[in-house]
Amino acid sequence: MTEHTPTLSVGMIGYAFMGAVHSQAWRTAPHFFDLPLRPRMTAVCGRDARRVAEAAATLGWEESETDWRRVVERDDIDLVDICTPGDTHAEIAIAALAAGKHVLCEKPLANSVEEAEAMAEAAQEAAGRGVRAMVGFTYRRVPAIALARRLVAEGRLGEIRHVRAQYLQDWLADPEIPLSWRLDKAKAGSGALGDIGAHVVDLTQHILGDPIREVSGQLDTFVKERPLAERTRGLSATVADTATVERGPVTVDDAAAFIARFAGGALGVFEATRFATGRKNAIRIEVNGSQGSLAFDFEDMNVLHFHDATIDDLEGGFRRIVVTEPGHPWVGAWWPPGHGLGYEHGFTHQVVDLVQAIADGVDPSPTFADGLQVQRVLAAVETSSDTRAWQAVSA
Ligand code: 4PW
Repeated sequence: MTEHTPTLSVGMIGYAFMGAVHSQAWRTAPHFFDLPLRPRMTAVCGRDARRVAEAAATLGWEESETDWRRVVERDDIDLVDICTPGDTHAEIAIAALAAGKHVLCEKPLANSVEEAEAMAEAAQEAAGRGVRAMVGFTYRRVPAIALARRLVAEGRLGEIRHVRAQYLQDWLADPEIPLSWRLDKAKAGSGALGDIGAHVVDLTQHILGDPIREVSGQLDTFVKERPLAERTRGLSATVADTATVERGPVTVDDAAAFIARFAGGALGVFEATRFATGRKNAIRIEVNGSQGSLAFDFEDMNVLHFHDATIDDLEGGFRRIVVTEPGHPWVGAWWPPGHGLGYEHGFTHQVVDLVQAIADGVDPSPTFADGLQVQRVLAAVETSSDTRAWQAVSA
């Protein structure tokens, strides 16, 4: 970047956990990557004037706003970054695209297939006007995941037969953890399925380059009632006084398990839960092909395990590839080999690729159409759980 690099002015809606990590990405990206546009953190938006002003100061935004419509209308904003719960994604994204703003929208894309369809349609129409839209499946931009996709694309695994994918957290295992918006169907759309299962659906389809066509699944809610939250913090929430506090119903799934058939024939086994005690953010993916296998766990995110089945059995077995070489995707911009990246780097890479796509005039990936496809898989799992039958993923 030089002093002549044009600006990309950003307005972000929402400033909690995802807002904080997106802010980090907008702040950091131009310091480590040579971007074609210089992000400017113009305004952050939230409903509470005092809290959003504090957030602006803490997270590095120039101004704060209390109405998202104002952000969408402002002539000095080029891109709207949506970090709110799912029930507001469709309305904000569609209005922003109509107003000619590029959009980055947190996952899952929406709370229903209908909303996601409307968003994908709006994005397609906007693309004709040079306006871009991306959904934030950020783990695609973990270097080890990008390497996994590359190995599959190069045919190093041969014909893909098995996919095993889990997203395991444990922050709800304690029944006294309060009700936050993530446990409210009206706000979140679904529970573990959409919040974290959506990631492994997206990641496995991305790594294989192959969509899921059919599923058979079950959802479960282990803890039916929880204390009402006083204030949300990070993933969880706090209550004023646990002994006297009122309780409310959990209206989403605590866990989801399903099997899946990919279009290319691979058989998938999926699990998403917030009750896997001891597992904090374990995204585990294993792929087995006719010529090799790969395995990844986000809790050891700088490593990809790769087994080449074409070499002599006596020297075979999984090899631990440390994905910190400058030649690995995005890594060259950071630290020397072996120094490793963390959770936040995926978000920074997401911003880098989005800014590049906007400058190049191409659609960034994942598109809203990709987000819609994931939404259709999630909906099929819910239907299958209700009907106790296999469910085709709608096209
Ligand atoms: O990636 C994860 C999310 O999709 C996050 O780390 C936390 O769990 C926040 O939301 C979900």
